Amino acid sequence: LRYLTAGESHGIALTAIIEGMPAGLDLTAEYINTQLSRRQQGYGRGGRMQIETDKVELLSGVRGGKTLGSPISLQIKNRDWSNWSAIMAAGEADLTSRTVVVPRPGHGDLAGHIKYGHQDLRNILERASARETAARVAACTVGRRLIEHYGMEITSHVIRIGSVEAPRSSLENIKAHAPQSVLLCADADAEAAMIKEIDQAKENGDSLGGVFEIIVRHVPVGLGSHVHWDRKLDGRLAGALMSIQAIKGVEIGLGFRAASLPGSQVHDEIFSNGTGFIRGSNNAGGIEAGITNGEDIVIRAAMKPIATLYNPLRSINLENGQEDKAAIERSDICAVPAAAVVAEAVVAFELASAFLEKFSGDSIPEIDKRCRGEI
Ligand code: EPS
Repeated sequence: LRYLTAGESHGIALTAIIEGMPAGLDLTAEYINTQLSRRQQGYGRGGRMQIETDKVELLSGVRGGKTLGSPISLQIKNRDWSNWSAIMAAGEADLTSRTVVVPRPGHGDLAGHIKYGHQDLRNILERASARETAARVAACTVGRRLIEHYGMEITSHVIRIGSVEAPRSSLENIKAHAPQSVLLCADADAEAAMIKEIDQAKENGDSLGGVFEIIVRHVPVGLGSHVHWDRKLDGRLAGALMSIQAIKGVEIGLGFRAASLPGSQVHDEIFSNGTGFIRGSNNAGGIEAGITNGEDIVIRAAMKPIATLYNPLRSINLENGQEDKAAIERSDICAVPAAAVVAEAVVAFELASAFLEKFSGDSIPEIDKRCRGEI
């Protein structure tokens, strides 16, 4: 199972192609649109989200609400294109308006300039932009459909924005409260403090990052493998999460805290309940040796503050080599809840991929039989 996305932030559309989905899976544009809409939410978002109402068009691979087994292609039109068509045209284009020549520290601007030789940094930022995550959510939600079909359930919540940390919470509480929160945070007091901090950052022309957590329930035992580095599920999930714009850290289960505790306080003891094994704790976050062990998968990711600052940092103007203030592109103050939705999607896609490796088949009925042990 694999996917590619294409599209510039202010281009005509974002597109994606997904290869390897079995035939016979129920899939509708509405199902994908629900996730696209969740990605657009969050307190602290910028003006772009007021322009867009992201909707997917399924261009191939789905007929009558079911996948065909052929490549699934899809697109999301950029409504903002109407404001950018002259500048972003594939043919004759206005290449002198809206140029960007002072790289923003933390964005891809300078590294992209050096690597690709573009003098107008727009040629880098258009693709580096987190706008791409709309296509990623659409593509990966196809994988989510598969894992949900096989009973897995994926949830996320925000546990930190800037200096504000939410208290630990049960999954029941997270499921009951996080979806209603503008910051995807299960704790109302923490949410209020986070909103205050975002307001303060906005006033200061600053930006904020944070931490979110993904929890996957009802995961079958045996996804991933210990036998090769690139089959270890924890490595694959971490790679998928680190590939999301602005993600700088990933931890599974106890994560970094495990490094400071003795083994007796880290490893999850094994008990028998008569019919199978149960664990006394889930510090491993559901994965041991790169293999799912049947416990909930628990992963956290850290997002750095967005690189565009309305009160910009110092940089160098590429046109004259002089010190200058970094460019200001319209941006978000904080997009941690949106990143959590993107993260749910990419985690779901990796799980779908690992699921199909274990219970392979060309169609859902064939995979169903394999899951029941009939073939
Ligand atoms: C985003 C779209 C972008 C940004 C943001 C996320 O649109 P625009 O550049 O037109 O405002 O708002 O991307 C970034 C913060 C970034 O640094 O790239 C989106 O669709 O999520």
